[in-house]
Amino acid sequence: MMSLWTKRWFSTTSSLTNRAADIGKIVLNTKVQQPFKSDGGRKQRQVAKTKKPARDSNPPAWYTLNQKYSSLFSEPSATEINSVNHFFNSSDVRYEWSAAHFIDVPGERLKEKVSNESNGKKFQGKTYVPFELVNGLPEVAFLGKSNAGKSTLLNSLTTDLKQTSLGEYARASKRAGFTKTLNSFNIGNKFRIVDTPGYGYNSSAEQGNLTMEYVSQRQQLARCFLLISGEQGFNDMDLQIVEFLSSIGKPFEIVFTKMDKVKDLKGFQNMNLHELPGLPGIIFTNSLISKTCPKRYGVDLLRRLIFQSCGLQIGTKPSRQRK
Ligand SMILES: Nc1nc2c(ncn2[C@@H]2O[C@H](COP(=O)(O)OP(=O)(O)O)[C@@H](O)[C@H]2O)c(=O)[nH]1
Ligand SMILES: [Mg+2]
Repeated sequence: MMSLWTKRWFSTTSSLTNRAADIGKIVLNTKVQQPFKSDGGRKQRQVAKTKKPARDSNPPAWYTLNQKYSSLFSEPSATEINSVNHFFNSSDVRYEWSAAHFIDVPGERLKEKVSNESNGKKFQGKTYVPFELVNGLPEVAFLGKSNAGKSTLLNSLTTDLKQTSLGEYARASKRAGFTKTLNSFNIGNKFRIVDTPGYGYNSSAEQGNLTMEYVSQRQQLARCFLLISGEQGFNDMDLQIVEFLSSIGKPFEIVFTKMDKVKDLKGFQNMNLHELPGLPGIIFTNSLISKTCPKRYGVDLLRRLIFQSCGLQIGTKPSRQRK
């Protein structure tokens, strides 16, 4: 059954242009096949059983998908990777705000007030522009279905890759029952990662509206990251988001999460998602480690992409360091 949320996405995107319809076709073609479907899973399970676990130094087979679908990017140099990893490992990560309504997002009420004043506020003979409006940190937003792994990815990004267990920055929001809100985390006082309410199961139209309003109106939102569970693949709701983002011209990336759980890569071999206009990259990652996936892979690529999205130069240091 279609949730209210989905209906809302449908109604919002029903006036899309032909270009967006073509985009839909591209995305639909990429539907990732569910592993273990055709024969009840017996064949694939056997293959998975006999496969040797990847050695620590060897990336798992799925990791090569990052290269395959990142043709528009140059391979990051060791210096870049080290510098960006250092930034994330040493940054203070601070839960900053939650908002159930777009107007409650810091700066938005003020922005509305200022834009409603016909001549702008005069200050000592000069035009006065409030600090918050010109100096908002860049933001990136995580979008995705409930359970896509948004909170876990946020924790993975902000935890040193040498650590085997993740930090729990995003959990603070869960405990406080903030899952219906936008939740913002300040990273080293250089940018913010905004976790959005998941769509699909247990979501509501209200949360959908909140996310859409934030995505389309927030000036400092530098880029959206659409998270898709690699285990589940793309569905119609994800497609609605892709169409929505394309129709408003918002730059976005796709991140396949939980790749450690994917046994059959067939569905990923011939995707044409990277042909979407303005879609620079697809990243494949795992946020949890296991015997077959003893490291977190793709995290450094994603860290660099976030860094670039926020316009931060390689070598930038956090303004607030972790204690
Ligand atoms: N195996 C595996 N599980 C994951 C991964 N990322 C998230 N999960 C699990 O998926 C579930 C949902 O994750 P969560 O981050 O809460 O999803 P959210 O609703 O999008 O914030 C949790 O049980 C996580 O432990 C991953 O990379 N690998
Ligand atoms: Mg979450």
